[in-house]
Amino acid sequence: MTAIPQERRLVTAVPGPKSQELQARRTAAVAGGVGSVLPVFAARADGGILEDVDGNRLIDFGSGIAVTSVGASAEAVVRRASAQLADFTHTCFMVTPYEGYVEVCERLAEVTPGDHAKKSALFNSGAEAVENAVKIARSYTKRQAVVVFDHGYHGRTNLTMALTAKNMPYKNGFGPFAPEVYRVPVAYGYRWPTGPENCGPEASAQAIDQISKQIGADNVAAIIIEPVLGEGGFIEPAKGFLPALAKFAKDNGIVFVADEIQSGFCRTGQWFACEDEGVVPDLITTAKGIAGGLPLAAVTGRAEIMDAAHSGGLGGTYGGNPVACAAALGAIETMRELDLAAKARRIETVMKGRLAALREKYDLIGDVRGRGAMIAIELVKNRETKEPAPEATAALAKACHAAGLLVLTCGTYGNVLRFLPPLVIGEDLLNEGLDIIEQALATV
Ligand code: PLZ
Repeated sequence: MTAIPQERRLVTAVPGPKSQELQARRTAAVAGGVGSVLPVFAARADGGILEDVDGNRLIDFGSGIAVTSVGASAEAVVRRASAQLADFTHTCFMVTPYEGYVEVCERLAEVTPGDHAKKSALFNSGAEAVENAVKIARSYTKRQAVVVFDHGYHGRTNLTMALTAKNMPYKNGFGPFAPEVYRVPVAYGYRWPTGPENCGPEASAQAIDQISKQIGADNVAAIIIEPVLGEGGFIEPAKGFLPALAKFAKDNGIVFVADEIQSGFCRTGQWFACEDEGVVPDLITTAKGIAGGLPLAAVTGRAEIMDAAHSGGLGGTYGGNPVACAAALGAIETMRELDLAAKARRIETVMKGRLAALREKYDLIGDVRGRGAMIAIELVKNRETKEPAPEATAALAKACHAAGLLVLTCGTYGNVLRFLPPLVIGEDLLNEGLDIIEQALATV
């Protein structure tokens, strides 16, 4: 049971006076390049509620960007991480190893797709996992080129900035970027010129043609794709696209990498989003939901590929920190015990039902999409031209925040309102959040 009452409560304006005071200190002390969606300072959080320093309780449709799927203070996570804290905080796995790291890798082998022999390596952040997937794929294939997709997001480090599609805010002024990165079209059904029904086959043909003709399949080490694109706008590649790319990779000795950092760990209603079309990636990158809020990331994949890098070639001081590993074991246990994949599917049913009805009512909503508890609406000024409506999207998010619902935006055009509730959210809170979205829509 969660200690925080699972009820929305507003006792001040949002942000309240204490948050405003802290925000003034923050502005003086914290670098301006680090932004915040909503300058409300957190006091505690669990289940579907985030409580701020003024005592307001917000409904959480963000999960700290798809991280706290099990809640922000899940019992098993707190228990296991606390016990580990008391035993030891760190030895460095590269100096003296510990069981928790091995156990997390064993769990990863169980829950990720495919029944081949698998191995994992652990890191601190999603970006670091993606970087290491590239290192591993390059060592294995002895090739250099990396293929990524329009609207893709993979992180903020130098290599992952190069892999990320969107300039503002991620890349602008931060170049030069890493070489040997090539971007090809993705199957964005809603915006595909000849319609969503043609999108899968046409987009995969285009992508494969570009890879073959512009890069040369024999030069490609890895194809990296998010099975549901996150920051780029919650784009589910049209059916057939992922299997076609995975097959092309297999036929050409290319390592197929699924970046499941946002979409993984039950978020889309299955352990991993690529399972939806039966795609078995060679490597899979995970982070976010894996450890209930502690920083942990992983690359998991075919043993022979994972073993390609020389001993000592992979690692990092904190990678697979014991406290983070203990938390991950608690998070994975919680996902299994509470069947959070089923919870995510239920969230999809509730959300999509209500959002589809809202789409009937408001022309502003061009598209309702996503899977599980990774759901979004794409907002447009005109349903025919599909001209993006970023201002209305920002206004809608702001109205939700003022009413005590934490929502996030995303999308290459800044016109997607995304919903990522903790998978443990109660259905009444879920519906109350949707009521707030409905009321906010009526005002913009
Ligand atoms: N790959 C698919 O979604 C992180 C980014 C938030 P890190 N997404 C949230 C922001 O604005 O920085 C992400 C992702 C996918 C990689 C990453 C990177 O993960 O843990 O943020 O490094």
